[in-house]
Amino acid sequence: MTMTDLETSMATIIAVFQKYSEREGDKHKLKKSELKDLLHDELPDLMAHVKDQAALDSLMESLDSDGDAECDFQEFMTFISMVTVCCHEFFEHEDE
Ligand SMILES: [Ca+2]
Ligand SMILES: [Ca+2]
Repeated sequence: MTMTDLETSMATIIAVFQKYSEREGDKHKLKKSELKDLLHDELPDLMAHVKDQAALDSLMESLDSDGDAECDFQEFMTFISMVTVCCHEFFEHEDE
């Protein structure tokens, strides 16, 4: 059975999350250092805007809706959809 583009994309997002979340501590959550590595390696353009520790701290704080100081998959997905919507808006305006 072949996966559709969308199915592949969803599987990729899960795989990327796990690749970083499994590194330390809780395997199903990203601690701040794991989140930082993920952003650095997987979203380098975005990371260019998160230059200092304070910016990373406030990003982590805004993602961490349940307040356990880690980013779980649901919180990560909120972030990914936010970034994806921003990208989409960018491309929408490109066409105008
Ligand atoms: Ca972890
Ligand atoms: Ca959390």
